[in-house]
Formats: sequence, structure tokens, C-alpha cells
Amino acid sequence: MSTNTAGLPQERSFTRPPWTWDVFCRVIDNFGDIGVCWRLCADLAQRGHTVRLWIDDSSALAWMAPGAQQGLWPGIRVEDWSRLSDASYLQRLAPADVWVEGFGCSIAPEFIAHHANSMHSADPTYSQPPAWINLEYLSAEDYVTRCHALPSPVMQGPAQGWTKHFYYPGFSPGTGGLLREPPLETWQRGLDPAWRPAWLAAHGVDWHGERLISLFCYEPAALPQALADWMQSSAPVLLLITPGRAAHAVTAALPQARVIAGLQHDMGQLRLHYLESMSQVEFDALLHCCDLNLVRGEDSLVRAIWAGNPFVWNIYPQEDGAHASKLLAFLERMEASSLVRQLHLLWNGLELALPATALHPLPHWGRLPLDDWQRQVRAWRTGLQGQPDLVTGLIGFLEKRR
Ligand code: TRH
Repeated sequence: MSTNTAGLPQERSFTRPPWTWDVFCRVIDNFGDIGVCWRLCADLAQRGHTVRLWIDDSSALAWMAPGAQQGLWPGIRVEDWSRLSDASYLQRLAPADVWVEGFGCSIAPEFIAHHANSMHSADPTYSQPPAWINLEYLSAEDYVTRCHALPSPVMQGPAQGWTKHFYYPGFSPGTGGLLREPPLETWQRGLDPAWRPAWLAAHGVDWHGERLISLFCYEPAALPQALADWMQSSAPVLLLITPGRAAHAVTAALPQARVIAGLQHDMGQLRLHYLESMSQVEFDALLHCCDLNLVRGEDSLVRAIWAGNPFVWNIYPQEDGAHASKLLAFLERMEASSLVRQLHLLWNGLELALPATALHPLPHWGRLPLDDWQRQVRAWRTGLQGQPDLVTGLIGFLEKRR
């Protein structure tokens, strides 16, 4: 083991990529933790890296990345979190070059100790500490540029003297960027007009040229009003509803929506289609198909941006209300028009953040100027595409420390 003058282990000196990575993920709720970590793993593997994904509940991968649990994705092995404390299992593993701790999930102490002890016992395969990255949540707030890439020395335990680095995804230069796998743009360029009806038919969607809206949300405050507006829309609307919370939210909101729309039995211009859970790859395709995407959380927001169609973001609600300033920072960063800003605040039940006069007249969800809005989204997307994506940035960050 190499040490510095203070007797502490020196930072890892890297060979050229590709590297081996340990990505750590604990599922708190919903699908964002696993969704982001899986995208990271898939992106790394596509670039030739070898990845182990340590996860405490991989069940969502059955639909999000079919075959992943069975080891059918080249370069990626899904590992059960419980094995991080299985000494005999760890004995058989080669050390990774990089650890990525997803969203401060706290790597099992036994795993850290195994690496440190192997270094102390002069095991030649364990010559240095890994590069240790703490991957944070996405935000457009200003603190992200201040905190991105900051070191965080480990002060105690077997890894004392090692250094973690915070890695903050973000929308502007000086942040860690956004996940955007290199083949995405080539795939987008290959889409032709026949692609959309073919994709919809293949997914059992009976489409007759209606305005297509995807719904992936929590329980948006404005859902009853939006459903009512679509019932009275200027053109027919086909709402594609993802399973789980979005589907339940629609069921709960429909009676109120009918009352608002003055319709007792039928739904006017609105037709509903309930989707099955689909893989991330197909989910991305869904967002490319739709004229308006109602997305949530973190990962689906980023994918809606790359899809380049109008979107409204249902931000993950936090008990302390911190999501309000996070949403406002995002709208600011996107330079959202006043209409887009209003729609976001209404959707999230945060309209009190608007000046009292701003909401008159209330926007009508069935009469939105989608073409103009699409131009705005695509202009912003072009700017973001000019920045390095998260994996390119992360590899560059690690290489600089070689
Ligand atoms: O599920 P989410 O609400 O996740 C949230 C957020 O990430 C939030 O910030 C975090 O704190 C919380 O989880 C714990 O939304 P998100 O981030 O969009 O993740 C959903 C993932 O599910 C995304 O990768 C897309 C994927 N998905 C599919 O692959 N197929 C599907 O059919 C659907 C509906 C989603």
C-alpha cells in the first residue's frame, strides 16, 4: 500500500479506463433510486466498463431491465446487498476501481472493512483504496455548483484517511451533468413518422390520431381539473396512464373531474388507456411518442427533457416543503415561460408561490400551445446536449486524479 507523509493511504492512481465499478443502491421508495442507479450501470457497461450493482431490493428490475437479475446484460452483475457482509463471498471478489454510493445510501461497514483489511494484509490485488463517489440527488439549485466534486475525508472506521467525493448531477456547467447515454442521439435521428404508430400498436394502444399524453405522477393537485379540461378539449385526447400511483390517482380524481366538466357518464373528448409496467428503454420510447409528458421524481424528468416534447414535472414532495424551492430553481434554470411556470405550480399544488395576479386566466389543460412549448423544450435540450453527460464527466473527473 502506498502512503503519503501523514501515513495515510494515497488516492488511487488509475490505469486508463475501462474500470470495474461497485454501484451501491438502497431502494427507499418509488423507482427513482433503482432507476437512476440502473441507468448509470447500463451507461457504464455500454462504454465497456464492468459493473456490480449492489442493491437491497432488485425486484423492479424484472420489468425495468428484463434479464438484469439473471445476468443477461453484458458487463453488469446484480448483487444482493446482504452479500456485502458475507466474508466468504467477498473473499472471492476482485476489488473495484470505483465505488459509487447512490444517494448517500451508506455502504455496508463490513464491505469497507474487507477492502481496508485486505490492503493492510498486503493482498497485492488490494493495493489502494477505491475512488469513492457519493452520487447525489438532482437539483437545479445554486448549492449544487458550490458542492459538486467537493472532497469529504473519511474521519473514522477502517477507511479512515480515505476520501469520498460528492458528485452532483445538474443542469449547468460546473455540475456533474445529466445521464445521457451516447447512443441516444443516434437512435433519435433514426426515428421516422412510421415509428410512432408502430410503437403504439406494438404496445396495444389503439390510437386514432388523438393528442397523446403520458401520465407518470404521484397525486397531482391539479389532476381533477386537468382531466375535466381534457374531457372538454378542443381535440380528442388519449391519456396513457402508467401503473401504480398514477393509475390510482386517476381513479380517485375521475368523479370530481366529471363534476367539474359537467359530464355524468361519458368523458367527452378524453379516452383513457392503462399501460403495463415497461422497461426503461420502452418507457423512454413512450416519452418520445407523446405530445405532452407528465413525469415525476428525477429520472423520468431527465428522460422527458431528452425526449424533447412538452412536459410537466410532478416533483417528489418533501415533508419540510423543500421541494417548492427546488421546483422554482428548476423553472428558473429552464427559463420557463409564464404558462409553463403556472402549469408546474398548479400541478404540484404550489400556486401560492405565484404572484396573486399571475393565475388569471387559469390555463386550460385541453388548449395548450404545444408547438411553441415544444420549441422551447428543444432549445433548452440543445443547450444541455452541449454539456458533457454525467458518465463522461465522472470518468473525466476520475482520470484527472490519476
Ligand atoms: O419513481 P420516482 O418517483 O422516484 C423518486 C424520485 O427519484 C425521487 O427523487 C426520490 O427521492 C424517490 O424516488 C425515492 O420517479 P423517477 O425518478 O422518474 O423514477 C422512475 C423510474 O422508473 C425511471 O427510471 C423510469 C422508470 N420506469 C420504467 O422503467 N418503466 C415504467 O413503466 C415506468 C412507469 C417507469
